[in-house]
Amino acid sequence: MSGKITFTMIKPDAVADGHIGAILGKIAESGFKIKAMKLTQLTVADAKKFYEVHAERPFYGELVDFMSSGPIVAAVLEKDNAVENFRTLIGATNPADAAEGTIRKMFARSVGENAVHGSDSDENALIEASFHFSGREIF
Ligand code: FUP
Repeated sequence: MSGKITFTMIKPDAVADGHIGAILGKIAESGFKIKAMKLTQLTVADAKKFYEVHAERPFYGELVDFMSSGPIVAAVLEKDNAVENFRTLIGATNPADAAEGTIRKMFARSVGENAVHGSDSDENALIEASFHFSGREIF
């Protein structure tokens, strides 16, 4: 049985483009319950650590610069099979490949500035949630 928790960030492009409300609306309409949420900004060190798994990839430097470039919304979401259901809702990494009606298709600028993050496994969802929130901030 897959887990009930995933972690998301509304990324700096979507925050700057004024899409917080519309994205949270789609998340709520899709049946996710918000367990934790805040407007915050990653430091360069935070972004490096969060995306450590991509450290050897050619886009790592740009990714770190972009993710620390402005405010984000970080949130913990709950739904049955949360990781997979949320990745379906956000669509492919590259918005050009994302299905119609997905968050990335509707709101992302590009593959690098792709509006939202969604955890890729139950294990990473818990790691990412605790990267951003203490136990008393998750309801
Ligand atoms: P996803 O799980 O869909 O967020 O995608 P990945 O974990 O593969 O990538 C994480 C982030 O790296 C993406 F959200 C944006 C960035 N990225 C690029 O900038 N270029 C690429 O070719 C792939 C990913």
